[in-house]
Amino acid sequence: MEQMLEDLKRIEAEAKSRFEQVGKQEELNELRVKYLGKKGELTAILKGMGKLSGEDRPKVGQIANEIRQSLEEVISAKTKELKEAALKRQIEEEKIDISLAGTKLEAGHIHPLTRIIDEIKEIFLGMGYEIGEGPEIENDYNNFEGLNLPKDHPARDMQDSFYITEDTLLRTHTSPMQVRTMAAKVPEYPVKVICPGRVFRRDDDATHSPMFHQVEGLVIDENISMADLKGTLLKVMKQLFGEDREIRLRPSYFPFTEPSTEVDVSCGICGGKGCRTCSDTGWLEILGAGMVHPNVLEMAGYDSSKLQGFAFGLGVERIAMLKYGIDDLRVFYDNDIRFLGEF
Ligand code: FA5
Repeated sequence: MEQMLEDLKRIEAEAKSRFEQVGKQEELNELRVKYLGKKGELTAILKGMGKLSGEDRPKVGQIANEIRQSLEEVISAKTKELKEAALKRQIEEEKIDISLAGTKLEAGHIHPLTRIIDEIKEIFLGMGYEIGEGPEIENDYNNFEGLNLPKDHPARDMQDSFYITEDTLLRTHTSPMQVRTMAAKVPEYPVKVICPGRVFRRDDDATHSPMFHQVEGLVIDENISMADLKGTLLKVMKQLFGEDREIRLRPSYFPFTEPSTEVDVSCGICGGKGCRTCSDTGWLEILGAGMVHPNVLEMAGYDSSKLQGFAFGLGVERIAMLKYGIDDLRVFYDNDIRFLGEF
């Protein structure tokens, strides 16, 4: 028995000192198995207890249990210590140096054309207009026939189109929104709406793009005259380009308006005196407009003897070109960051 107690004390002392020196949790686990595991040294000694007398056995058993318990306590204290050290190390390693320069994220901004459309919307909202939207793929009726342009009408040639089927095409202007708006509202009035959107034509040069933007305007009410049209457009142009601007109405032709007019705005570069930008005229063409043709009102179901209307179609790219002094509209679609960054 003496020998056994001595062995136990020796194992206890050795195990404790090794447990305490350990630096990693895995090593501690291995040592635990070595001393306290099923095939461990403490267990090996206890297996020899059979040889002891009945009197000695419980004493040795009790001492062995105390040793096991005290070693377990050392292990759990050490485990706690290792965990804390590991956490401290991790915190040290993951520390962020907030004084370091970061990677700069370039914020984008709104495209100049979208900005013009937003400005136009704001101006008309301020005058009590609603804003409408419609499909870019249209049927022949909305794009042409409902606008007083029957199938064989020569004015269709002014808007060479992309057809999908014989009856379906990419809309060539936003004017089909007049037909759609009237169909949705009839017989109600007044109607006061603008409809911005993309349109498509077989055009392609410095001032004509195959895809461009228009803003359609439509007003229907009693006692509407050309004076209302002119007053509205003058107010809008002054807000868009500056209070010093004037507008000029020139006679024109659109099958869906009568009378029809082309609207020019005074050149901001020369102040109306004449320069290269305005081809020495002092004026720049900006939109088409007119009084809604009685046929168009009647086709939509409105009584043209009681109601009148005016309509207009602004070219958004044209406005952006004039406002920003750009002579080739293709730059709006090139996605060249050097150009877009200028705005
Ligand atoms: C029309 O599209 C008519 N729907 C406008 C209208 C509406 C008249 C309501 C009367 C009543 P026009 O084809 O002129 O008209 O086009 C209107 C504007 O769109 C032009 O003044 C021009 O600024 C712009 N535009 C026309 N074609 C192109 C193109 N290919 N690229 C860029 N802008 C264009």
